[in-house]
Amino acid sequence: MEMTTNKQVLDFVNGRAKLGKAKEVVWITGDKAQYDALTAEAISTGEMIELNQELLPGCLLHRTKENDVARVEGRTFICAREEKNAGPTNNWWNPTEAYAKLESILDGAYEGRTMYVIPFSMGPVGGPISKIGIEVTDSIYVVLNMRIMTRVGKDVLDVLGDSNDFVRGTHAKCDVNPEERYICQFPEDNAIISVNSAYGGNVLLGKKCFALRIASYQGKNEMWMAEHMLILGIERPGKETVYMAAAFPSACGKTNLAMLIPPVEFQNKGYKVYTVGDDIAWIKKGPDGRLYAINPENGFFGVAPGTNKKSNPNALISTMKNTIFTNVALNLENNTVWWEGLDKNPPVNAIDWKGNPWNGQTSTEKGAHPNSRFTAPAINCPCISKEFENPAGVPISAFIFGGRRPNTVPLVYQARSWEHGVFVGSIMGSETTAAATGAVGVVRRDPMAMRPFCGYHMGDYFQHWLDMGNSVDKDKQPKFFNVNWFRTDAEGHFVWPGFGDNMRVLDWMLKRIDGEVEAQETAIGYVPFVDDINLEGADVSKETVADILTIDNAAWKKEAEGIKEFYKDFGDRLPAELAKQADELVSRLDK
Ligand code: GTP
Ligand code: SPV
Ligand code: MN
Repeated sequence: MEMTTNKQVLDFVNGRAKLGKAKEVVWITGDKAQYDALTAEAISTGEMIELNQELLPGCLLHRTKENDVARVEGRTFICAREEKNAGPTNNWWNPTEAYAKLESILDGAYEGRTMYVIPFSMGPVGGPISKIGIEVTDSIYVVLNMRIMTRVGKDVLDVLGDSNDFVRGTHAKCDVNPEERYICQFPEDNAIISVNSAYGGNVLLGKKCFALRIASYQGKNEMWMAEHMLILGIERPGKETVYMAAAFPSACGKTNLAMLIPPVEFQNKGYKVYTVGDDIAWIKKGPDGRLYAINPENGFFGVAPGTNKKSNPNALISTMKNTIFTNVALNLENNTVWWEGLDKNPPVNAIDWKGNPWNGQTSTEKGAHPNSRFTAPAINCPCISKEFENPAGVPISAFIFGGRRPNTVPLVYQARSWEHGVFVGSIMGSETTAAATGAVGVVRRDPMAMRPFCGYHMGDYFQHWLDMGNSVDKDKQPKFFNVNWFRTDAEGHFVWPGFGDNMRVLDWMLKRIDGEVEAQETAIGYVPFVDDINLEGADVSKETVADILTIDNAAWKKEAEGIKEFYKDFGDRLPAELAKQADELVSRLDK
């Protein structure tokens, strides 16, 4: 049954059903009974495995194909009309050719299958920063995940009314053929087409495809920002809660920082961290002239491995009910799940992520894929912010950038200004992770953690950051910081304890925001005096921290060369301001 009279929606849906030759079209209403029936159907076909309903009520396990376990950057395209508008960091595909190829793949792709129509809202339904999408898909896995990750149902269509302002998302599993896998964004058409995958980031089209690739382009045109950022709030006695947004590349610690539990010394003083979002922020200037951020998502699509009672109890608790696990191990002893780093007691009698019998005590293979994930409702999170549903968002006091850098980049430093902050974000580098297919552990430039997600020319994106700064009065501009939790010693061990101890670094930022402490001015920016980092109760010495706060001039000179090399890719679309910032860095290093 159709749920709208919106002609544009109906044309899109009917067109897709016809092209795909769908056996049946089912509109997702948002009603629990419909989800329950779909869940039961997916369990009966084996697409989903029902887990122990006493220990993990409402939880399911899904395994994808071995060739379909992460985002595929090489097969992700920005189909802008002109190649030069996709820029040097994106794969470009001529939209005419892309549509022709994709339509040939979609032709009959739903034959004998049901096409589900998912109306969804990114952000609270009807909110001033929120946006609407319609995803059609032949996958129940997608429907069930979208229900957790976004706001789904008829009320979304009611808010849309007759408007054409919605993103058209088309997904078809086809035969999950990696050679014919395409994840295509058409920013000028508000359209996404994803074929031959059935994995998270490739198919939950509200997430990276819409909320970052399409939305970054919309934001550029409409003067707002879509960023790969967590949002957290820090509560302290006698002061207003301070909100910060942090961009780290995939699998570099956003979920963990967003759900941080402060060390007991801080807890005793009344510090508490609240999660607004763990992956994506939409940011717009508010009525008071400050920048406000919402989390457009409704759940967490988090990395499972490494999540445990100590590292991230809030994430672990979030996964204890109504959660979908993807590509983790199945513990046959009690029909629950297991992944590397959950505990030191892997199950003997288990099934690994590939679906093979697995003995965690003796096997040399991993039980869970390194990019295995949980899809958990945000409301499950014990530290979810009371502002999570606030459609107007939270005021941002600081932007934090960071990545995995075994050397060179200090534990933390502060940028001198908005312009310098944009420079600091633009030169971000990080070791690649299992979140995308390809080599792991190679340092690459990943500006603002947006390299795989910027829907247009990255030079223009830098300019947009500069423009956003100019649109805000100086005294209302957030401060910029850069962090690196991942410095290693000669044996390759992390030297900074990380996780909850990252509070110590956030605390320094609070003191800087409040103007309570001075800092050392260095060639790269302001670095803390080690005594201003509260190390009370920390399992790391002051000498070690002083060491990872030291700027290695020679290493930074090499870094500066790399930056200039990287900047060459942008040609005349590199903002002059950033070229100037790079020159100034070099001259400060030479002094
Ligand atoms: P995406 O969902 O891919 O965007 O990842 P994310 O940025 O949310 O990363 P997440 O918080 O899931 O962390 C990824 C990995 O980094 C996990 O294995 C964590 O255990 C590890 N990690 C997170 N924070 C820290 C930290 O402070 N120190 C160290 N050493 N590891 C960390
Ligand atoms: C990321 O890779 O940054 C993720 C997971 O958050 S995915 O949804 O697959 O993009
Ligand atoms: Mn992410």
